[in-house]
Amino acid sequence: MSEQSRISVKELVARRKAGYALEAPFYTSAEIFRVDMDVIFGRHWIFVGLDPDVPEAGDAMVVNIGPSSVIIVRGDDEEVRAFHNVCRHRGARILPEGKAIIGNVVCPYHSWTYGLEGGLKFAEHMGPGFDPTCHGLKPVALRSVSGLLFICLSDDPPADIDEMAAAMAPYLAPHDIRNTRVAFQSDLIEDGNWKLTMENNRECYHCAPNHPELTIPLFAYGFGFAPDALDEEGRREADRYAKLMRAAHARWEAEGLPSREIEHLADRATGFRTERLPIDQSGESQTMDTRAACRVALGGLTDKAIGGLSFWTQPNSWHHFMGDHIVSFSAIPIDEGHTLVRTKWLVHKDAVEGVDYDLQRLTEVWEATNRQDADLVAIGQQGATDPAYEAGPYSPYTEGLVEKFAAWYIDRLAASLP
Ligand code: 3BY
Ligand code: FES
Ligand code: FE
Repeated sequence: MSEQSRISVKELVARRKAGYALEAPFYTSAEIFRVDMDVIFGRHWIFVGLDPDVPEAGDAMVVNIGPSSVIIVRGDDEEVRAFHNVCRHRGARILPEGKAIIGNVVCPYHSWTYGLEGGLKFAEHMGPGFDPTCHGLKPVALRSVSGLLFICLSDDPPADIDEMAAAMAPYLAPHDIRNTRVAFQSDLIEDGNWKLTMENNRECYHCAPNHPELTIPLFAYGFGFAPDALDEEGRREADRYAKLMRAAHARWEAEGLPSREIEHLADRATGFRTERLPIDQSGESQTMDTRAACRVALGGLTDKAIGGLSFWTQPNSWHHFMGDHIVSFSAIPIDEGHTLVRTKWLVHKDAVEGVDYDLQRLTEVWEATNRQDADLVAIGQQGATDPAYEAGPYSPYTEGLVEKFAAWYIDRLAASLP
């Protein structure tokens, strides 16, 4: 047994060194994974999908989070609700993972039948003393943040989602998520702990050497740079970017597109950050030629060159909202060494594939980038499992948001562990 596996989770949390990667057990231990599922994924707001995943009454989507399975369904009253996917008879899992169109929620075991609002409508053989009103599906807290769906498995969800929803509403409104459609979804299983997936997402230090496709639309300086590494030309470029950024923010804000950074990644339970970042060249979209991939603009936007509004949430999502499409990512832990990265590309609901957009052109930058990131997460996990692993320092210039993720995570554990 290694020294570290004898140290308690509480001790590991207490001795975490700020500015450094986490110690190995945070990435490799099955015990810490169970703590993560309980404290982080069991008691915080988890991003699970978007309003257009369930566009019509009767559209359902099942998302599994560790041992929990959740049904997200739109009722006949157009409200989206979430329920535990556990039958109130003998507890069978009712619906399989993925999407379905349903009239009722029917358990395959003994056909107990629930309405889309969760009430038990039908159960045979239960006798005169049985009260169906006490046997509805158990609700799960669900919040739509301008069309982004978050659930919380706890009975006491963090109240500060209200602040995130209020702050994000003017940023997200121009992209009119309700009137978009999921054009494509990819599910990629990364061979790494979910925190390596998130840490990797929170920096672009690795972008230049690893993401040739992404670095076409993305400005390297948008995600931070090391001033001490810049030669004269680099300084000129950084300067040009800073000016361009100021001018772009001023122009977009004048057009009614809030763009300035809001950053609450580490100072609250429902941590988040947003900022609208310029895109290089034509300034339009995260595509190989930086031009819009879809001819139908979102939300009736008339300016095509509005860059990308980035939105990051703790613990498990990141998104880019452009004028022509949206890319939305969630990370769902599978076990201590595996994580599902689910990516959705959304276009205007009236856009027609092959006419208004080409699916290959829409998805190629992030499909390639996701594969590259999966390889990086896998080598991160291999390193964390090696007995020689020692937590190394984050860059103060380009890994500041990785530190905010790690600090948030450690704070949340510290606040919840007895
Ligand atoms: O998508 C993101 O938000 C992060 C930051 C830059 C690269 N990356 C995967
Ligand atoms: Fe669902 Fe029996 S377990 S109907
Ligand atoms: Fe990456």
